Amino acid sequence: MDIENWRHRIDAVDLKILALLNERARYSLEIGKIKQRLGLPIYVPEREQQIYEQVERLNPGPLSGKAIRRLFERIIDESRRLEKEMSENAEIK
Ligand code: PRE
Repeated sequence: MDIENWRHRIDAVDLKILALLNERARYSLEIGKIKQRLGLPIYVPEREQQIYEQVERLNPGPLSGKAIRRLFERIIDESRRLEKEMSENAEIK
């Protein structure tokens, strides 16, 4: 296959990643709503640790465990940011 073919494949994968990232974010928002109702903190380090351990353990490569962890740290960082934004907006209303 030439570069263009591989790029088409990457584009297709990017669309799937995009959908999955937003699906994950929606679930995180649902958790955020429940936490808000119950007065629970947004940041739960033990849960995040559990996620990092699981994705590193199940990672088939070629990305290294450290690379996977960095990616998930970014994803979860944005997830927390979203939950925080939602709770701040809800406070105004
Ligand atoms: C999530 C986000 C923030 C928490 O620190 C832990 C995990 C995540 O994105 O996975 C979701 C969430 O709010 C939660 O599981 O409590």
